[in-house]
Amino acid sequence: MFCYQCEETMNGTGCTMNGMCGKKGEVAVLQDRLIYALKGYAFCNSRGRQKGCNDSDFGPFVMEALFATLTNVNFDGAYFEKKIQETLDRRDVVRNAVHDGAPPGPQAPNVATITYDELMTKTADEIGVLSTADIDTRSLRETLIYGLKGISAYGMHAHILGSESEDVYQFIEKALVSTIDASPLGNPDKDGMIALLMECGSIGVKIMSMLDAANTGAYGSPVPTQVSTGVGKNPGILISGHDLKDLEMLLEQTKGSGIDVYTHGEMLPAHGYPFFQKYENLVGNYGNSWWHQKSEFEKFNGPILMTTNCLVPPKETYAERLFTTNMVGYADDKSQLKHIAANADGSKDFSEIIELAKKCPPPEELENGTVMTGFAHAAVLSVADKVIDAVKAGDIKKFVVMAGCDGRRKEREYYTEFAEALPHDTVILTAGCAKYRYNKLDLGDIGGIPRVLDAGQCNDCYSLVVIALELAKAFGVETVNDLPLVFNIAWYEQKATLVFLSLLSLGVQNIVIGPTLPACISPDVLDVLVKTFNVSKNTDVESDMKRLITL
Ligand code: FS2
Ligand code: SF4
Repeated sequence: MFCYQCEETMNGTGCTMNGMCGKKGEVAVLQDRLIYALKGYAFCNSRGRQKGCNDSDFGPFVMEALFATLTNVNFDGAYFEKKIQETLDRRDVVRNAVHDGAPPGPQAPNVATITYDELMTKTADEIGVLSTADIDTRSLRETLIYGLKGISAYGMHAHILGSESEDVYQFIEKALVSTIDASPLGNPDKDGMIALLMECGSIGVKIMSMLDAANTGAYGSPVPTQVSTGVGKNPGILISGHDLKDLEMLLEQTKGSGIDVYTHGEMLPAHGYPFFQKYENLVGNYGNSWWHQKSEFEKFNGPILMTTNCLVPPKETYAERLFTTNMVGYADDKSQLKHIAANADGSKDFSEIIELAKKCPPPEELENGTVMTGFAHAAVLSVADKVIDAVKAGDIKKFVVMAGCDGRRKEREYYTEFAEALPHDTVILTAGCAKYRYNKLDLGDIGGIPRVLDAGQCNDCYSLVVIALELAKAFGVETVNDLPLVFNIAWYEQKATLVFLSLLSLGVQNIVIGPTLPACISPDVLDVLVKTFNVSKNTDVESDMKRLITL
């Protein structure tokens, strides 16, 4: 295997035996084969589009498959074997329609003709990341694929809420085709690939805005909300990941059952939505970001539902209580997590989880306080006058975007220390699970404006963009680069790659990224990012405080 898609990659260069995330080598190779198959499906579908016989379900199918390959989503080899077969079957239907049933010509690329049995013999070296020999082409191609994984994750959430975009699906198709080796349709040169990365970022802004509209359309605009971090006396169900539709169904089905529902990790911002506030059975947020789950899930005592990433290979002590849904999955020699599949109409039956909860003791208390969320764009912009006055009066000197992901490496203590060291006239704008590094610190407020404004999940970085663009208008400056606003973002997985590309596509300069640079960025590609956007890596708190805040 070879995988270098996330921040945790081995030695900062690539996982080669098994993943640091717990992904087995054989599952990594299956993921490579699936991506290879998806490229062939995209190739045939693009041909089909020209002839009017493309697969109308291409977008949602590919998004689900790509989402499953994102870090910490699916560790189940059987899932990928099935998806590979389904992808090739779909590809063949479109290919046959393109050729009116005749076999493809000799010019057809291997991705368009390879059979399941042939593909299952291919090694990572033959079809995976390292099969692209040129280091810069590999870097640009893989960054694009990771951007597509981010688009797919957000696109799936939007799709589940009934929001679709043919532009997004066509971009996914075009981008996958661009990565096919020696494509008969031609391959973009390096400038063309950089242009595709920028387009990927623009599509990222679009999909995040669609998801924002879908979420707020279904559940209302988040309002600032204090969320309990303590526990009650009832048995509980813990729901983690990002899928709000699953939360809605779970709350409906547990209403009046005597079971309390708690959020974990990236589900915390759900408490800010007016729709969810009407449920008395939604009682609080339990624990912290994803990587604490091994200890926190054990202490929760009741069932846990993982709606998306980040899943950590479970301990046997709670594997029996851990359920997956959507494209999340886990199987190893010792355990196969139970999976709740959707019915044809999208509904889900959580009764097995609810019955189990009734037999479980209540959660063990981890802490007993509150945490704030709900500062998405509508809430922040509703007090824009107050914010602008505070800036004009010099009470707020800088906004610091500290969005992104959390991770288990010690270097990430930097983010807590950086937040603590920030001067009192700065406000942190955050989204994503990075916030758990500082959202429980008592950083106070500036004239009633809290110093940590949590816009929501990682996709709600869109809210931060909206806020920044509106502030730029209010201050009469041309771009967000002219605002008293700096970016010190933390990344971990491929949604963060997409958010990063989205910021670049909006022309945001001087982004500081950490705790390491992505391994997939080659020195020459980094050089382009530095020269065009002045991107840099974080260093130590003192130096970064000087260059970002006090100078
Ligand atoms: Fe956190 Fe993990 Fe949100 Fe990422 S829960 S790092 O995949 O998606 O942000
Ligand atoms: Fe390694 Fe990250 Fe890939 Fe897992 S997702 S195999 S940790 S690079």
